[in-house]
Amino acid sequence: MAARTALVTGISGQDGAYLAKLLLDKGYRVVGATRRSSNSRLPRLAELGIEDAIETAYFELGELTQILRLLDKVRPDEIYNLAAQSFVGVSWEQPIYTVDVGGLGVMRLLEGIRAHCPVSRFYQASTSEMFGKAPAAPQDERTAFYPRSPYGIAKLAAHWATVNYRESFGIHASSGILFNHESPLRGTEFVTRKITLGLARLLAGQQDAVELGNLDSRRDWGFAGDYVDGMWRMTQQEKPGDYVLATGETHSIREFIGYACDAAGITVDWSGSGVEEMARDARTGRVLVRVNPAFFRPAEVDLLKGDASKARTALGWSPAVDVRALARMMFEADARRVREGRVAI
Ligand code: NAP
Ligand code: F7E
Repeated sequence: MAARTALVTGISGQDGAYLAKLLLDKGYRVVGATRRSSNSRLPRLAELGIEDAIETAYFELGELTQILRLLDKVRPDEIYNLAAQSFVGVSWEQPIYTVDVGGLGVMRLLEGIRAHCPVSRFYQASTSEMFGKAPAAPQDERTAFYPRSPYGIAKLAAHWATVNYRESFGIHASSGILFNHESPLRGTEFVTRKITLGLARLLAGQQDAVELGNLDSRRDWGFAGDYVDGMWRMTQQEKPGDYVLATGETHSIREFIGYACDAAGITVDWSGSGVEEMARDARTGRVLVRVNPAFFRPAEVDLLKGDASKARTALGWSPAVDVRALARMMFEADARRVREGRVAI
């Protein structure tokens, strides 16, 4: 039997790498859709040893004509749309672009599917950021949405487009409402990786204290490798649907710093409050973390904690890595990269 073909957009990102690995291991032909850039390397795929195992195709979510040609040519069995301007902080600086790509871009893709491959199974990378200022915790598939950023607004439009094309045209389109998931391949601007890489560099004498914004917000952090398995399980269901993927635990940024420091063998001593708050190494007194208001956001998502009961029951999905193990995995990978003098991904 011919291998099934999966088209993965956002192949150069964190989830694209882990999902491509999972699909290759399952025997899929993987076509990775990627933007043209001056650097054609895909370092995350290289780190997982799969750079040469996937086919690549140029892809830009803003360009309808390219999407139509690509879908017509590849006719994939499954499409995983992981592409987006995914950094919440930047979405206030690039609100129109973020909504064009992350919201309208999904309409463009769905129109392409409708025209060229209506039997393809479609996965949309939705997000807990759609809950935003949630009225209650934990959040599940029935919780009301209240996005707090242009990024959240874009993703909410894309979520409803996914639901609508499923209901209007019978497309097998699923929306995975994923809570934060991290890994050693996480972008360095996201808070977990900023902490683990910053700590590794600081301990190697390569930088001063890590400067962060709001330490009080709480996130439900899981491991990206666990979450891509949930994406695949959604497309294997007889019927499409919407599913929350989350660990069910919530931790503050301050707590994550503590877990990363545990992994580094450091006991943290907190002092001060507000913008004066800082974390020191209890043994040496060295400042590890300080607050810089430049990293505060115009509106914050204070508390995310997911209830993945539906995914557990219907998909048989559960996360294997908890936040402490995740912080350790990330710190150790960064400490190794720093030791070996490798450029951070
Ligand atoms: P990521 O590392 O930032 O990767 C985003 C990918 O999208 C990159 O491959 C990027 O390509 C591509 N991209 C950006 N703009 C594009 C455009 N205009 N046209 C085509 N491709 C474009 O994000 P991630 O953490 O892997 O997340 C994957 C998806 O899940 C994203 O849609 C994100 O919003 C969503 N999500 C993530 C989380 C999480 O916690 N990680 C949680 C919920 C949902 P370049 O390399 O060229 O920039
Ligand atoms: O921020 C606070 C910040 O940028 C987490 C994306 O994958 O997950 C991610 O979005 C929290 C926020 O992730 C810094 O204010 C404090 O409260 O790591 P983050 P995010 O905004 O939760 C969701 C589910 C997605 O869908 C997104 O694509 O940490 N924070 N100080 C900071 N955040 C950053 N980035 N940098 C700081 O210095």
